[in-house]
Amino acid sequence: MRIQKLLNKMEEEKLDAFLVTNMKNIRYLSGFTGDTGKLLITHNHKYLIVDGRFLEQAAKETNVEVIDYDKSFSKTIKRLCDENNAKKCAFESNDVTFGEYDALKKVMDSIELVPDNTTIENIRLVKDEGEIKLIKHALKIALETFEEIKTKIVPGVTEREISAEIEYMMKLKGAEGVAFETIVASGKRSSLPHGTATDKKIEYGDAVVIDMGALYNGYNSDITRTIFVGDMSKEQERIYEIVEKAQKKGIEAIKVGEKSSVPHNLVVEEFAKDNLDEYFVHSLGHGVGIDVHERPFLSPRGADTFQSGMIVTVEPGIYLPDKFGVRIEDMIMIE
Ligand SMILES: [Mn+2]
Repeated sequence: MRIQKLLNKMEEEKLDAFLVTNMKNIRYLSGFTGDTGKLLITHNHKYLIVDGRFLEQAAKETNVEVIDYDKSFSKTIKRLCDENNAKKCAFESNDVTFGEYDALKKVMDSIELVPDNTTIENIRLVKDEGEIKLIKHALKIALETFEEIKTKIVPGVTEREISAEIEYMMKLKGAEGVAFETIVASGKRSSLPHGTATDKKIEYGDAVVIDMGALYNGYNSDITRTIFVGDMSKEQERIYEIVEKAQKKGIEAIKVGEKSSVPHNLVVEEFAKDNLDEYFVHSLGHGVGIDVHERPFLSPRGADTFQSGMIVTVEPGIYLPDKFGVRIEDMIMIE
């Protein structure tokens, strides 16, 4: 099904072959979970080229023809292209090192190599039912973990202890790992949008920004909560309410057919009303799936159009240097 979508695009683009080297794209298209391999798609064959360590695993996990790399990926790719009379082959230039490209170019003498970093990514934009299920489960793990950890955020506990507990709890709940290094930023450190946990102790009056996500069967979740230890100051309360309101505006602006830059720009306008727009220093959100950060990007440069089946984050934040920061992030499915 996913490979069929790629084949349709290859037909349109007059491509004879597509060499997939990004391991996440290989997993997405073939189901192979190993860490080394190349997927070569032609109009009549689908090959997964692997070395001896992965021959058995590849055969078990995929429905494609498993090929031994025969001591050289590039020579094997060339041989298979020739067997399929492929003259024009797409490759993922963002994923290939200069050295790998050089080796490939040397053997692919008569074959045209076309850089392509959008075709598979375009297919990945809209999640299918199976993916939605996995992402929802990854989100459930993160949400449940937050509910448990929030009771443990008390004066005297360090940021690192909180992040360690979060990661342990997520694994106990079935996560294969974290989606990204857990952010626990407290007190003045909460104005650092990506303040990963340190040995700083939580103090009374601190704002604590927790940005966390679980990795579950290859799919990610990503949420942020800001909590306050003890009573909130007037300023903390005011900033929190402004961020919360901005998030609501941003979510409302997400509609099928709308450009992915629109919600970000609206949120900036919203913050500008309180002269706070200069303290919103990142983009409003991003797609989430096999990658924690993927298209569509909810940023001024976001050029995608929202479609049903996309899953994105909405995460406005205000960061007041040397004071505190607030971010609230939720995941939204577009229907
Ligand atoms: Mn995020």
